[in-house]
Amino acid sequence: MKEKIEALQKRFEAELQEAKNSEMVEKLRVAYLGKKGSVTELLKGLKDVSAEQKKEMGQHINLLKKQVEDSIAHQVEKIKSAEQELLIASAEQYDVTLPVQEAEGSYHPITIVQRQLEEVFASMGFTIEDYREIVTDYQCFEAVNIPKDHPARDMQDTFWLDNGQLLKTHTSAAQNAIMKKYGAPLRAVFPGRCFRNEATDASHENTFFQMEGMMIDKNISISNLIYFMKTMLSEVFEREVDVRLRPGFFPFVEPGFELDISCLICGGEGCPTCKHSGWVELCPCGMIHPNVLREGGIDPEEYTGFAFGLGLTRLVMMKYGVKDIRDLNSGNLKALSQFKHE
Ligand code: FA5
Repeated sequence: MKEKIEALQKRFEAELQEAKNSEMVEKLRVAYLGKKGSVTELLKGLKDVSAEQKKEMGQHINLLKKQVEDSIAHQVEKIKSAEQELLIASAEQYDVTLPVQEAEGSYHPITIVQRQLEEVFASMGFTIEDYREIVTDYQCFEAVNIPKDHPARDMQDTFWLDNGQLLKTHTSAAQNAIMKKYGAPLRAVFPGRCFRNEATDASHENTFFQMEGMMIDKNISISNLIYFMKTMLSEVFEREVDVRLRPGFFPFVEPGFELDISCLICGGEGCPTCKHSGWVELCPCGMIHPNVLREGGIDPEEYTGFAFGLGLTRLVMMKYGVKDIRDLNSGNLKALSQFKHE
């Protein structure tokens, strides 16, 4: 049996040299390690070997199996990086030093409204922050008072990555980092793309934009929150819009509110966009929970603050009368190019 093992090893090494692409390596893997593969057959054959020889032969075969597995994994990596290099080498080359040509087209409506909001908030002393899209469990949940196994996690169907990180489900994931960066007092807005494993409909997308805002100082109260929300909406819509504030639960604010806007698609009559309620959930908000301030290194005995999580994509729908949220991610240039920067 020992000779058989050695012969198989030699044959494998020779065949591995010939396996120059991913399909050939996969065939080789199946031929040696698959259910009816040569190494598997050897292992099955152990039952016919004498009791004295069984242990030694078993060790030899397992060693061979490990070598075959490692060599195949190595070869797969080698082929992958060679394929990538080929792809890069064959990619179109751009001369980045060429002068800029007059661009055709227009900004995406979300970009237009985001910039408009940034201007409004900057004029009120807010800094504009950027934040990453892949975040840790701590940033997205724990730092904003949603511990592991807390039922509030179920409110946001999350895309988890294999490494335990996740695609940001809300812009609140940046709150902790921004508090740690600036301390108190602070005024900041941070727009960003969010991701949730949603069953999509006219007002729900799996990829959408929010704009978070925080204001922390001594003696900040709900009146400040309402003032900033009203100013923001009147600047964006340039007209009176009906809003309603109702209690809402979010673990990172206390008290918490839902700020809804009367649906501008149907004038409040009810339509698929507002799920026939006449109202669209636009901007949940509230007074920042003491635990969240503390976790961000800010003393809740000394400072208070408000936070809001504006549904930027929904705001764009309301502003421009877009009935179905999916149109905004469609990449349909005919639809999107109607929006011009005012
Ligand atoms: C949150 O995401 C909270 N982080 C907001 C917040 C921040 C509350 C700070 C208090 C203080 P919510 O899951 O409700 O809350 O989402 C906020 C807004 O984002 C919604 O009102 C809605 O306008 C928008 N939104 C949420 N999910 C989607 C979706 N799937 N598609 C489009 N817009 C969405």
